[in-house]
Amino acid sequence: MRKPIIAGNWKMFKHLSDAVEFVEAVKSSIPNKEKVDSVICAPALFLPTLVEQAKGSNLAIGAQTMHFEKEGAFTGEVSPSQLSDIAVSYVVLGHSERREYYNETDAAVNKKTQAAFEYNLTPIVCVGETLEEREAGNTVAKVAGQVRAALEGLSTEQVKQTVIAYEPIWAIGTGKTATAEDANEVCGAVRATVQEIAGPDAAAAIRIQYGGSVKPENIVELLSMEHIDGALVGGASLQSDSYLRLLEAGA
Ligand code: G2H
Repeated sequence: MRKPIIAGNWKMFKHLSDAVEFVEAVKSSIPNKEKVDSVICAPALFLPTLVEQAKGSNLAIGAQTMHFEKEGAFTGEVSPSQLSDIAVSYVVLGHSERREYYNETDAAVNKKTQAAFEYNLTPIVCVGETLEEREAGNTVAKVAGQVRAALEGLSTEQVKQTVIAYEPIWAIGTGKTATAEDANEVCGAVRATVQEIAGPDAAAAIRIQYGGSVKPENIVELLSMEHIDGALVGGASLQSDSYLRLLEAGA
């Protein structure tokens, strides 16, 4: 059985004081780690504070992006080594907003995924198709291609530990959710791709999240699907009560 993983992606929202207030409000109510992995991926600026604050609780803290190099002249960037040094445990890679606005390519996502493992971070690798690609019948080809590229060069053990987030771009922040059946079908295709790359054990172990307008009202149905092992949640993860309801659905 795969353990569900529910991750909030705060994107560029909140100020530090709001973030601290949020973690204070939720940290004693996070479900047991044995049942569900509960993560908040916060703006980089908040990470040291939130990691300290969440210590000893069941809440894990993640970053939303990083560079693939350990260090260097890359103004404005955060390195895997810097994240690891402050005990951040997850990192979102290749989010469609990063791919669209910051030219993050499949090759860069692959380098970042490899770097995540080098520095003890669990990568949450985002994949997903545009509305145009969906309407042209290219969803599975697009998503499978992104999965193959991201996982290239990883060991079977690393593939097993990777989290893939399937986020159809047309469902992000739009209020439109893929139906649970549609989402499950694509997540199933992701799992089949993993099987081709890394074999049946890796395919059985890898956790696949759905993301795109997930909220307390639709998460239960999504998580009931065979290939959906969790959710990557933007808007509905910003309020503490809504976030806790999402976690309860996973627990
Ligand atoms: C998709 C998701 C979080 P939202 O980007 O990664 O955001 O839940 O607001 O659609």
